[in-house]
Amino acid sequence: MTLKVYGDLQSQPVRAVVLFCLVNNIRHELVNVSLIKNENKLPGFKAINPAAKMPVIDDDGFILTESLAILRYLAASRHAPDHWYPAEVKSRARVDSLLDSYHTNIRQTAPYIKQKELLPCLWGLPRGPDALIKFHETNMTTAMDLVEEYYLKPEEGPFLLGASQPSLADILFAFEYTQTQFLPREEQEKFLGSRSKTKKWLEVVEKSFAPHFGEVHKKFPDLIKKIEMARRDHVAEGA
Ligand SMILES: N[C@@H](CCC(=O)N[C@@H](CS)C(=O)NCC(=O)O)C(=O)O
Repeated sequence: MTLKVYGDLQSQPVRAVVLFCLVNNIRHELVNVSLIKNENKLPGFKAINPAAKMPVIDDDGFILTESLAILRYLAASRHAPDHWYPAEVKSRARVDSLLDSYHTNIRQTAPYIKQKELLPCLWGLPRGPDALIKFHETNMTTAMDLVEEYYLKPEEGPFLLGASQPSLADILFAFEYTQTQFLPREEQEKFLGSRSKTKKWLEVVEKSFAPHFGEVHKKFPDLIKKIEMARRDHVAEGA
């Protein structure tokens, strides 16, 4: 049976799982579960993940939740090339160290973008309170500084931790950065303009995974247009 991936390409970890399948020629079917329509909260989806979070996979009846577990499982079960999740103990531990930090580190950039842009401009919900947005902005800055200053070592190699080829962490981390496209241009520049190693790494990641990188971001142009229109309307209303 074809592997089923349940989720919405608007979600960073869903994009990571789908990209991994595309790049590694893993036959799969994306079963769309709309985030904006709250389809993840419906009983059908909660039957496969009571936590109502995506992605979820169904591999011939084997249901698995949590993006990191899914990626590790796919890398092992599909015998993906070693660089994704190296067998050598210390190399694997280094990748694990990045993966384990994902949720408390770079994934913490998501709430800033969600509270400030996605809620009011895409979901039609109130913008988060200023103090909360400020708190998330600090977390986002700290996480991005860590990547720029410690995780990227271009003198050793173009991928995270100076690797010559990408690991699972490169996909997961990079897709948190692509969310910055939902911010106003000047803010995108603020977060990425001064982080030259990060900018270069993102270019390498995008090029390495072409054309699949574009494919998993195919919803972006429409979403960005919607957000920009809503932003203009909010400014006009406030004027
Ligand atoms: N720890 C989970 C987190 C997944 C997650 O946060 N997914 C978001 C989309 S990016 C989601 O399903 N949100 C739905 C909700 O919170 O209602 C993983 O890594 O798979």
